[in-house]
Amino acid sequence: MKKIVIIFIGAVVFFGMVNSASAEVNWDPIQTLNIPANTITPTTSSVLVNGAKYKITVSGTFFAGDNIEADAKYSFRTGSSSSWTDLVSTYESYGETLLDLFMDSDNDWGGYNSEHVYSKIITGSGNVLNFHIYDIYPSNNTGGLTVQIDRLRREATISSPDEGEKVYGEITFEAFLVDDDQDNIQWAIRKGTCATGTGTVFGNVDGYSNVATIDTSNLTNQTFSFVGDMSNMLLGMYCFVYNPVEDNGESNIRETMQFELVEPLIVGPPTDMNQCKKDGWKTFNNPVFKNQGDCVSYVQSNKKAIGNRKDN
Ligand SMILES: [Ca+2]
Ligand SMILES: [Ca+2]
Ligand SMILES: [Ca+2]
Ligand SMILES: [Ca+2]
Repeated sequence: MKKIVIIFIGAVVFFGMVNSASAEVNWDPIQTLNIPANTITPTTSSVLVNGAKYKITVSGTFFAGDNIEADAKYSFRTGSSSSWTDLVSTYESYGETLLDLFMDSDNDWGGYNSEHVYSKIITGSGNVLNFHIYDIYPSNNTGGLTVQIDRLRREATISSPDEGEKVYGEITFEAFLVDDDQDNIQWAIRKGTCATGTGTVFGNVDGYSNVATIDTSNLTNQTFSFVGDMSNMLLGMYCFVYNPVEDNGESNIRETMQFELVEPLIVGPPTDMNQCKKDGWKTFNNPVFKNQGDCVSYVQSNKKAIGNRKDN
């Protein structure tokens, strides 16, 4: 019984790890720009790829003259301000855009952040971005803001089975793709190799047309799941190949995971009624029980049978 409980806890911990891995999104730094405050002439970024996801992060503060310190959207004027505000203190009539950082025509950086860091996620349109700090009188300004441009990293991960995992019976294959659009997935389970075009037992290539469950509703967590019954297949090493098809300009992703098909572990039969209790009946596969009572009566009738045996 103790052994069974330990295995169960281990499975729960592992499940939690898989969940957190699938939610992870990484970003690749593309460019850092310094936007000077003493001019409204725009600072131009490099071209953003059409359809790609970018994270724009702006940080820092600058000085705008007349005892005013400002970040991307909020300002504080020493002598008249009691807190950082969207309107500039004593310059309210110029509106909320005064001293704002503009990214093209966009100056929405959300609510005030005391660290003066603001970020937003945008989709590239094949054009540059133009940044400027708007002021009616920029020439007495000092300093500037820093704009960091990061691009979503396209990544794929196989989450099940694990590397070298020993499996039998119905096997669940799971993987996920982080991307900014939907890509077709080529996949295969192959006997003895991860190489292309040979040994395939399941998949949607090499003449196979098994249907996996693919959910692309969250582009940064596009999930793949396929359950394959390998009960009657040759034992040994297999490879799960998960191969999202690349769009123009994307670098190749092809994930592989080797696992081992083994004889099923035989658990049972129970020899004592206590082994059926506290969900113990669920752990047997030789034979399989419907419920605790089923398990108990199996033990009882088995004991009776042994008792009646003449050679006993
Ligand atoms: Ca100024
Ligand atoms: Ca403002
Ligand atoms: Ca893509
Ligand atoms: Ca690929």
